[in-house]
Amino acid sequence: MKENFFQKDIETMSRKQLDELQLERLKWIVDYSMRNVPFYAERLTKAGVTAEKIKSLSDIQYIPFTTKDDIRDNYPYGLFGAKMKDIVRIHASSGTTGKPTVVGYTKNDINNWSDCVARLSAAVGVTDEDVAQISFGYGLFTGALGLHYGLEKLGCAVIPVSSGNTEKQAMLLKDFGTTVLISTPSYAMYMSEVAHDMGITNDELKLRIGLFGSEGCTMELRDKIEKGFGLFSTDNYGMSELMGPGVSGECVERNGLHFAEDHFLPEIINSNTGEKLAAGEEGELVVTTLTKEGIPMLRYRTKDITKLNYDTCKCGRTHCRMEKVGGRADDMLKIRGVNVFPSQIESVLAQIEGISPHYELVLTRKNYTDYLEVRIELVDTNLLENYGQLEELRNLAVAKLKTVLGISAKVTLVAPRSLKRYEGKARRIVDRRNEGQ
Ligand code: DLL
Repeated sequence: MKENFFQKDIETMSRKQLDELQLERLKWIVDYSMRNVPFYAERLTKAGVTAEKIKSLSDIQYIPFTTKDDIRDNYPYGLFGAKMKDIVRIHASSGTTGKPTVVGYTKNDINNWSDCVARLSAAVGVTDEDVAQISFGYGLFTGALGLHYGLEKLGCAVIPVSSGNTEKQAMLLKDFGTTVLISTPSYAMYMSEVAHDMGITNDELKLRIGLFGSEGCTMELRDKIEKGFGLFSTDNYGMSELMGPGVSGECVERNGLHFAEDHFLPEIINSNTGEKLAAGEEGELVVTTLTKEGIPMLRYRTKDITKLNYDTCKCGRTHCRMEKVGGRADDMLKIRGVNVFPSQIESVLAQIEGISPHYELVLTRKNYTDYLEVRIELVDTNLLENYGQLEELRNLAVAKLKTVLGISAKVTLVAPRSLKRYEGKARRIVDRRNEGQ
């Protein structure tokens, strides 16, 4: 059997070697960020941190946190550490307002990114003999191109089909002899149903591995997909601010996602107090990029809730494992693979005349696809009798939401004062996605 490693020497380094490497790189990134990003120079100087003062990994606690708002406030390129001449790629993901969070990559970053993705792919047994169908959306989203470069580096034949057009996806799975499917778990589930509806049987498919990520997946859904397609799948995690996919991924043991610890230094904190928690304790994941030049991230608050396990895994990898993401410390929703913040919706609605600030977001799931309905209260009851004007207003809201969120939402206009009012924190999200599936 072929060994499931892409960079075995790195993936199986002793803890001591890893700690030394991380310390050396932590000093480097602090120095690099200070020299190249005025935002960090100011923050670090204020906090009294310099690379020379970092003597051990625990000194990371003196570095201030970085947040999504910091990236947004420096939109679009303010946190870039490299000059545009050295940036070779730009990606973006949705932020908390209309403006996206923009990230840049140098050639070295793309190279490291591809290594990280190649590692998690090799860890589940993907080899250069495989045919990999990438069903993530190509574009500003990091998912498709991130997996694409990593799988190419591994030597796979990559099919860049992108997302959507599910019947065609199913046809290609069969006709092109796809062996590895790359998508969100929910899209994989939907694709398997469509394929079977088209009369395609698993015997006609060569699928053997699923690399799923970008959203959470319950064990039940994973079982269903695996049975539906007759494959073995792993979960991989990442985010555009840190790089994209490749930050961590499961091996065949599926007992936690191995962090690429030579490129990322993870910590867990108490989300409310910012206090650092011990290994094994659950809290918010905070990550420092150790090698990234395009946009270095010092103690980035991911808002994802998880815990870390430093025991060596049965697979031989020494890099720590994070538990599957258990939730969010903020109100971000992942809808059809896209990050959506209720505050984005709120700011869109605030710009439309005739609409009150009261709204409700209803999330449902049909055919393993997420649907968002935005229920909005009208200001004026008379409008309910004017069909033309009502439609105009509805279409305007639909178009504005599509522009800002990047996904389509159904808009329902409801009578003034008909939505529930709250005395405390408003509960505007009704998530019915896990009911009845
Ligand atoms: O979703 C990067 C990615 C693409 C990862 C493809 C894996 C595969 P963003 O669009 O910036 O990046 O969204 C990042 O998605 O903070 C998590 O909340 C969530 N997320 C990503 N992967 C997982 C996962 C990509 N495996 C945000 N399980 C993160 C649960 C995930 N949540």
